[in-house]
Parts: sequence; C-alpha cells; structure tokens
Amino acid sequence: MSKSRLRKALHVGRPNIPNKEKILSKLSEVLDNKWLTNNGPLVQELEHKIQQYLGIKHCICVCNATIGLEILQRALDLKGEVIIPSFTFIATANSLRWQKIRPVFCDIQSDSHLIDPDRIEELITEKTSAILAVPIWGQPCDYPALEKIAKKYSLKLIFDSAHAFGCKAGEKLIGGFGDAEVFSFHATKVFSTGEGGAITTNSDELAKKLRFMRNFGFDGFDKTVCLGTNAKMSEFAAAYGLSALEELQSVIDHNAEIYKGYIKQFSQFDEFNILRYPQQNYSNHQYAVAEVPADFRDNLVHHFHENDILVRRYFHPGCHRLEPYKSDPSYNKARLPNTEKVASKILVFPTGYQMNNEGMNRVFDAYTSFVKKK
Ligand code: T4K
Repeated sequence: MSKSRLRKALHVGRPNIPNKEKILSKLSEVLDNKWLTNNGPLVQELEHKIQQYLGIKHCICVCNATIGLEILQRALDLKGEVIIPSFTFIATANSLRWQKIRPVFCDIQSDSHLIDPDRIEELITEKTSAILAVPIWGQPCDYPALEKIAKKYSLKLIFDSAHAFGCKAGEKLIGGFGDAEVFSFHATKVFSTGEGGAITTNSDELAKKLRFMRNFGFDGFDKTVCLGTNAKMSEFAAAYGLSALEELQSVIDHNAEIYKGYIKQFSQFDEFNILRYPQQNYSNHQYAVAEVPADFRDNLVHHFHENDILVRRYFHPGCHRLEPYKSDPSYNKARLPNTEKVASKILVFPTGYQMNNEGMNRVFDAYTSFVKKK
C-alpha cells in the first residue's frame, strides 16, 4: 500500500494524538530540566497521577508492557509453569518463555473471550507458580473466581492488563487486582506514551523491588541489591503521557460513541455479532470487536483491506498456534476448542479520533458492498 493510501486508511490502533501545544510545552520542560531519563520528575509526576486515577498505592512506569511483565515475573520469583490464556497477544506468552517459564495455555469462555476459571484447576501441577490472566478487550476477568483458585493452590495471581487502562469492574478501576497488573502505553493504546507501560500494585515490598529491577538493580550510586535490567521510561515518553492523560476521558467518550455506532449499524445483520459489555462494567471501548461466521471472515477482512479499512484478526490463531509454541511438540496436546472457534470468527474494527460519521459510513458501505457481492 502506498504511503498516501496508508495515511488515509482507517487503522485499528491509530494513535489519538493529544494537543500538540501541550506536548511541546512538556517536551520543552524536559529539555530545560536537562534530565532525560532515570526516574526523572515527569516520570514521577505521571506515576503519581496514575496512582491517584486508579486508586492504587504504587505505579511503576516502564519502557513497555512486555518488559514490565518480565520484571514482574522476576520480582515475584515465578518459575516452572504459569497458566495463561492462549487467546491473547503473543507478548503475554513470550514474556514467560523469555524467562524460561513454560506458559500453559488455558481455554477461554466463548462468549466473553476471557480465561475460563473452570478450566484452570485441571492444568495445575506441582510446577505451577502463578496464573497470568488477561482482561481481554478491557473486560474485567472473573476476579473472585481467580482469587479463590490462586489462594487454594498458593499461586501468585497477576494480570496482563495491556488493554484495560480506564476500564472498570463494577465501580472499581482495573489496576489493583491480584499481586500486580501490567498496562501497555504503546502508541496503539487508548492511553499512550508512544512506547511504555506500567506495573501497578498495592504491595510496598513488591513495588520497592520492581523499582530496583527497573534500574539495573541499583539502590543509590554504586550499590546494587538484586538482578536488574533497563526497563526505565524516558522523560520524553512521560511528557507525552502527561498530555495524553489529560485527554483520556474525551478519548474514552469518543470511543463509546463509535461503539454505539457500530452496534446500531451492524445490528440489522444477523450474522454480525458485536461483542457486548455487561451493563455493570465500564469500558474504554478501545477495541470494537465483532464475531462473524468463520466461513467468510477472511474474505471479509480482504474486502475491508481493499477498501482501506485495516480491520484486524486479533488474536488469530491463538498463541499455541504461533511460533515458538506451534512447532514445540509439548504443546501438541493443548485442547482449546473455544480459543480456536473464537479466533476463527473475530474481526476488530477501527476506533479512536480517526473515526467520525464519514469513517463509520465508509465501514458500513464496505460491508454492504461485501454482502451484495456474496
Ligand atoms: N499484552 C497484550 C494483551 C497486548 O495486547 C500487548 C500489545 C502487550 C501485552 C505488549 O504491550 P507492549 O510491550 O507493546 O507495551 C499492536 C501493538 O503494537 C501492540 O502493542 C498491541 N498489544 C497489539 C494488540 O497491537 P500490531 O503488530 O498489530 O501493531 P501494528 O504495528 O500492526 O499497528 C497497528 C495499526 O496501528 C497499524 O494499522 C498501523 C497503526 N499505527 C501503529 C503505530 C505504531 C499507527 O497508525 N501509528 C503508529 O504509531 O500490534
């Protein structure tokens, strides 16, 4: 696709750029401070604001969610096997594998696409050290059920909440569940720092350890206290993030309108099922997710792409069907019927500021022309 066509296309994950003047003034603050990274004042300000927003004790900003997941696993001393859904972005599984921990794939509930707590116990062995669940599409997991299993088997419970910044489980914002949660602030996310992420926890001890680990293990100038790495967020990323945080609610409100538009437009087609969110929860509506019959899903994706609407098949075909797990014979026995069924039907639509009435009509017109062709 040519550059100009790509620019005009509708993307899943097009960044919602905050007010340019505000970003530039924050960036100029960074330059004036002559402090570019290493737990600078803007990173600290962003962490403080996120703590207040989520109502949690600690927010540790990091360079991306994948590294965030890795240092969290290290800090909690996870080993052996960790149970995760296969229906997630590959980073969830790879963060474990990179630590030489075996991801054990659990099936999902076919309606919510969330890890199925009823399928977890059968996967627990003496090697299991944790459950790593994913509030997929920003939907809350079944926290009471997961907490009960974790407690029963003395497992750690952590969340890859990459999709869930600004989402609520009932009245409670996601961020304080389990031992810790990890958010992604990647360019494509509802709240972004370009590249970035954060680990949130209510544990003082864990937060302290994570802060050391993020900075090579340093406690002071020349003393290290643990095995650390470089997981720091830069001041430039924090400057962008502080501007983005001010606009988060308006992005969420905009997405909620776009979501309503998708429901309205597509409800007339029986074969089209837009994922609904239970009334008691609150979503950032970053992902507008539809299920369509598997027998025409891929042709439909092709048709949308021809019309410059770059819908996505997240998270097809499931991590267990992607490398390095696909060709690992020890994963041959994974039985994940719901994951495979859901992965064959999913379509994710563009959301965010790029979408307006004209954009919605483009999507709808493309679908009606597909129906006529069918
Ligand atoms: N866990 C979960 C459950 C996740 O979903 C993710 C990331 C992670 C962990 C890891 O988080 P980080 O370590 O990244 O913080 C995208 C994102 O790159 C990825 O962050 C995200 N999940 C995943 C769901 O989606 P791709 O490979 O689909 O990205 P890409 O490059 O195709 O971009 C998506 C669309 O956005 C394209 O059509 C182009 C457009 N785009 C992208 C960028 C970067 C723009 O218009 N501008 C941009 O700056 O993975």
